[in-house]
Amino acid sequence: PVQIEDDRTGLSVETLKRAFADNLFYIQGKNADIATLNDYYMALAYTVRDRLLHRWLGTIKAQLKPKVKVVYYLSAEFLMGPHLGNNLINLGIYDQVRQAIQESGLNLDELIAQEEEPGLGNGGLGRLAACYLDSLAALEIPAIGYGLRYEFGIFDQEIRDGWQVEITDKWLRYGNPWEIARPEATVEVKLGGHTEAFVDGAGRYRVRWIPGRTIVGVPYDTPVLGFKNNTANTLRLWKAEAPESFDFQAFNLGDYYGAVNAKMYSENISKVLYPNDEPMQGRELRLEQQFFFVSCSLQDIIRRHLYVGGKLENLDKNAAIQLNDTHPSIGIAELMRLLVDEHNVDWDTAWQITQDTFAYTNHTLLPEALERWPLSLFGSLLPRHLEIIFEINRRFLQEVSAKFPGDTGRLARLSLIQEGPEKFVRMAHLASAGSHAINGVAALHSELLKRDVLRDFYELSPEKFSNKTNGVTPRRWIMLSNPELAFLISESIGDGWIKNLGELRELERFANDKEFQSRWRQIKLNNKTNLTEYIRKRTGLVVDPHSLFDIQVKRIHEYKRQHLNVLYIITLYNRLKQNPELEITPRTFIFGGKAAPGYFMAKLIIKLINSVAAVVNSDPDVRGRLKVVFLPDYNVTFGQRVYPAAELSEQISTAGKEASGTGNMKFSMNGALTIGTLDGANVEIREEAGEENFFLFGLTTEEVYALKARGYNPWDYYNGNPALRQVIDQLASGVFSPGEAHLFEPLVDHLIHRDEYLLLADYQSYVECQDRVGEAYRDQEHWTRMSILNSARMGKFSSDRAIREYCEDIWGAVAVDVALEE
Ligand code: 26W
Repeated sequence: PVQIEDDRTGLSVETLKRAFADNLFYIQGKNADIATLNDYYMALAYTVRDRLLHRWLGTIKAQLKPKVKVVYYLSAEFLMGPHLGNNLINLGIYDQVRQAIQESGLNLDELIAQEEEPGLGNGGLGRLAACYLDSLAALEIPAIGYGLRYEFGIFDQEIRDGWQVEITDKWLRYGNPWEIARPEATVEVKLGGHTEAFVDGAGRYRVRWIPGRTIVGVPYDTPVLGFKNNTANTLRLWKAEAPESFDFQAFNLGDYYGAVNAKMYSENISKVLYPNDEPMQGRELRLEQQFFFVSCSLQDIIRRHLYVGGKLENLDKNAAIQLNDTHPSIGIAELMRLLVDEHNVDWDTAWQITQDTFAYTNHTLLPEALERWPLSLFGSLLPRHLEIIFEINRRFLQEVSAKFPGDTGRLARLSLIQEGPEKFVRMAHLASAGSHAINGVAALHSELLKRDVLRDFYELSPEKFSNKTNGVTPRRWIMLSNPELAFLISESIGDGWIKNLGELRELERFANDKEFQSRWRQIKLNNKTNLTEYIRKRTGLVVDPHSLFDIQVKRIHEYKRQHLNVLYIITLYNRLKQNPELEITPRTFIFGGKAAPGYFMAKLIIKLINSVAAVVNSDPDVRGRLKVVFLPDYNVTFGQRVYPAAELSEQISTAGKEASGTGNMKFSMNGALTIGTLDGANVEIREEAGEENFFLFGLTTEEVYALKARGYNPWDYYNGNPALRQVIDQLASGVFSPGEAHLFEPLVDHLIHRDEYLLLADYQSYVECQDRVGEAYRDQEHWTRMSILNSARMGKFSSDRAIREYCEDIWGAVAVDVALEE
């Protein structure tokens, strides 16, 4: 019997083919004669989008109800990665679509590869936000992600002459089929100007803000699908535009160019993502970005709350607002302003609502990364918010005084304002005072927060603090990126692991199974071969897929110690040069990562990796045993290729510096073993995997503190270790920078004179550990067993587990059933 399906919703291969051709013709305006690969990608993207709209509208309807509690995840970054493949998986239509595309004479992988990823984040924090949105939808929790629709995301990285070159990321160039603009939901945001006091009709003292300018925020919505359920949550990103009133005519009669200028000036706010994480810079535009998206989002949240008939006093019953680090923490003051100034709520009630609604996640211990804004800058951009912060602070310090009478040191330490010749607003203090919950992102990190960075806040309100160890989504990071492994796992233990990653434990019983081991190894080899091909295409380098793939991919930072990895590479190289017959486990060292454009040392580390690679890769003496690759433009798309191909995961930060890490989890799930320090989530990865399946080295956090307190002198290590000294001397004398002997001097100087991140102190321990890795790899059966056990024990690191904890302990949010919209 012939079954007729709707072209917009039907899932049979025939219907999918017809819909695909239809979209190519009517949306892209092309036929097969002239269509480009991108046209085909777009046609497929629209075909998929059509099929998710019932869920999306159904979700909006189910969630916009009086008794529903919604999680609002405020984040300056969402590093979503490409949507197409992920949406196919979540819709459960991967196989049908693959066939339909094949029968259309095309290849699905090529179309998927055509998508330019939305790189609206720097690294860990932005990618975490994306994994959390995925899990919220998978768990059917009502949620909206709020952020900025940067016109230019994280820069594309090119390597020229070994140096990083930044290229503008024009990700919207060919259009974005996944977003829908909602201009009808535009909101206004005020900036600058001054405040005025007045007495209102009821005789109450009030303040009004007379802004210097206004900007409008236009929301662009992207659906975020749950895994094989009816939930499609929303990622709402704000684009800055000029308000109508700034336009020509009455307002600017005769000043056409002035008006256009004002328009361009307004649109600047959502123009570009700031590419530096960690060292905080007090740039006005950055504060404007933060306030802009936060104000838009809070107005949107209040509008939604009032729309369903909610009372403002009950905002916390319907809304849980999570601050992804301090970047959106101006929201504390903005919600106070909206409630007190615009909605006429009294201060005490407003403060109670604010505290009950907000929660704050800290993502870094590095003191230089903590956000603080000069009072002068802050006051000129947000005069009313500065007054509000002073008032919050006055009352807050009163409470502190009551609890710790006479403790003036404590008052100064806790104050939201840092005193001194230049005064600052401390955003972590604002976030902590204005939230009911504060969390770190791994067990160790949360402990260190309580002990150091937020110690006084902990002593004041210990009940606010908890740990929420990070997690990553197994949909993108196993199913989508490693389909062969996903297939093997499902074949062996069923497919329950996709929603309940703890079930991976059932793989333990296959750890000794020869047949299973050999399939496990074969899949790894296939993934390595794929990566080998990619490396050849991108860099021209030929690497051996049978060598040990030793990989470090992450932002380039001194604390992450990519250069410690390089010190070992040079050590190996020296051994091979001294003893050409030496048998070592052949290794391919692969690096990837971007450096902040203004971070000189990080850029020099990239140059170092490429310089060492140039020497090592062209030396016939080490051929077949040692290769070094720097793969340019590390991003989510590339991550999906790299994690499945890795055998050794480098997680070698100085203990106490990496808040959690999430790449460490992605590697581990995909069968890589970890060489790492006791830092961030490595501690918990090792706990889960078993110490016998983890290559541990280096000083502990306590030992790092103690050594620094004693007075650390890197010279002693340099002098006491001939192999290390040789490596350092080679770097200093230009062995790896022919013709530019002084190139690496800044690096070497820093290492021998200061070595803030203790590379020299950890060098010997790292070398010995790496040598053990090389030895262990020779016993492939044992290695495979470790690899299987390791993956089997990574269930804890699903973002589903993390989101469940947030829901239960912090948000009080529960699943809501969604019916498909007709
Ligand atoms: C103000 C400049 C700035 C910008 C971004 C400072 C700090 C950041 C982020 C907090 C940096 C970041 O991405 N941190 C990482 O967050 C991950 C998710 O929790 C953790 O896994 C990483 O350890 C942490 O470095």
